[in-house]
Amino acid sequence: SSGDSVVTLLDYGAGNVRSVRNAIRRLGFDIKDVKTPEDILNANRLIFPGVGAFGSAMEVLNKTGMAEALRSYIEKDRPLLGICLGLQLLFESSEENGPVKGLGLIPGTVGRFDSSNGFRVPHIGWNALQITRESGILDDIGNHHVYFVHSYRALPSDDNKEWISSTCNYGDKFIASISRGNIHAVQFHPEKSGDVGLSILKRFLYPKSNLTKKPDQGKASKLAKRVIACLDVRTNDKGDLVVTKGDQYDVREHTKDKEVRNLGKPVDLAGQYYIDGADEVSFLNITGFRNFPLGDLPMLQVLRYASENVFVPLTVGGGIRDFTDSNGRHYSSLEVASQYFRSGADKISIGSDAVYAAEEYIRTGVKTGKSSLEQISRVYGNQAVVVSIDPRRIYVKDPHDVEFKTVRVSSLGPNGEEYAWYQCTVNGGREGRPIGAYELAKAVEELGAGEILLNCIDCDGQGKGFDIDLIKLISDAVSIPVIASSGAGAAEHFSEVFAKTNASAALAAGIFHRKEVPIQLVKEHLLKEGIEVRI
Ligand code: 1PR
Repeated sequence: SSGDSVVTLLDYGAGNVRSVRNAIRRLGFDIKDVKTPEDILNANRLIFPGVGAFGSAMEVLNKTGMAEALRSYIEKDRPLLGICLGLQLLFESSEENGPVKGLGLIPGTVGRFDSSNGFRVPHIGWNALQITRESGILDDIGNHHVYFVHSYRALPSDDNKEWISSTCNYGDKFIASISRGNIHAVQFHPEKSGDVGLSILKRFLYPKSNLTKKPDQGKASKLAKRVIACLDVRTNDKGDLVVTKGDQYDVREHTKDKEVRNLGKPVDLAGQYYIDGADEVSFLNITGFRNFPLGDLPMLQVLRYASENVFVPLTVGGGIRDFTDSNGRHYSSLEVASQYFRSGADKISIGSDAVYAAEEYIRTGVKTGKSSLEQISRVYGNQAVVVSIDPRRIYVKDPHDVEFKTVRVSSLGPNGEEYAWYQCTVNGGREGRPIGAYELAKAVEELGAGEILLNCIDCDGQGKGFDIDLIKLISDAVSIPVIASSGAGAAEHFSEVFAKTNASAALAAGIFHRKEVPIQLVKEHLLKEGIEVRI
């Protein structure tokens, strides 16, 4: 019957579940949205992707009568798949803005990861599972990592052990999935876990195809280092949206016409990098500082199309700030970010506006809560907010010459200088600001950034390797993940940055666009060097 190909989706409107929808459709199912508690009770299969904060989710579920319906659906052992917060809500309570009471079906309290033992919080990235019990849905996991992004987790105990089907290690050993009868929930994101994630969803959607295959315990053992493909996007002089790539941020050809370099179409390239094994794809709308993104609909369109085919996390940056258009209509940065999220972004990345926010915070010592960074992080969680830093190296003879944190450089400056500081810039590197990358990184961490994308103008497009001095400085200064960027020219540059710094991920653009070094080769090289990656 037609009911067999319909899945009911509980989306209470707190965030982006577009990728869950795309994944369900990709697997051949239609979606029926829950509008009333009865829709839950009548579902054949229910997917419950929790988004937002625990407290506000419970408030909505209680107020609408959905909480009651969910409890009774679960007590009847009807097929359920909870995702992320959709797992946490099944527990008794959470410490997130709390304690707050949950649905109370599984014994235990959801608490925050402890970052004091050197583990960066949020837990972002591809991690391995320890399968503790057969669940059906995880049978294809084998050697693979799955994608997590969260700051809170539930811990195994004697009281909840009969629910647990896998755990994951990240400082603590926490619950990665639960299964009992037809009730399943996963802390990770199957819709963002590439092919292996799609196969988990498929096993939930087509339980009859569970030709029981014993889940083999894989070699994957911990959080993998990520390899990210980055697409700098802008309109060229003909008005087409193209992927471009600069040398030290200059994206124009060195010809008479000085055209914007065109390396391909954004949606096509993103789809290709997904197939090639990129762990994440980032889009940077590099003229967003001057062209307002909500006026720049093609970028939203790019995200919509890309998210139909790319089942790993997507980040988008460029132009996230308050804006008043020529008709006097005011747009808040939060509206811009919301549009990006709704169009398929998992994370947004803020450049220039984060520099201004950090400068003000350092000057006044006051968190106003009004900056784009603070507002977006409060509404969508800090795991959804990346700050992109565009620093330029400034050599100095003596560290006392500047008020900013300096490093002792590994190769001397043009006049024999032994030190350098890294000056932050805005507007695509066009304007230097009176703040260093170190000071900025620490300030934005306090203001709510969940991750740092660390570029370097000097190294961009040069293919001579990442700026190890800079990346070491920043990745040791903060406890959020740092993405190393700018300068990759060979697979060896990736192993170097992971061996010498505490970067969590490395990003490249030019070598992937020009097909000089395939992503798969980078991964194989890292594996050979003993660095854990997702294969
Ligand atoms: O300031 O919030 O509107 O954000 C603008 C965003 O656009 C920032 O994230 C900024 O880094 C980016 N951006 C602005 N201008 C440029 C430019 O190139 N002219 N691109 C630009 C940044 C750096 C990386 C690049 C790496 C790796 N490009 O994105 O991909 O350097 O390149 P490589 O592997 O080829 O060396 P806002």
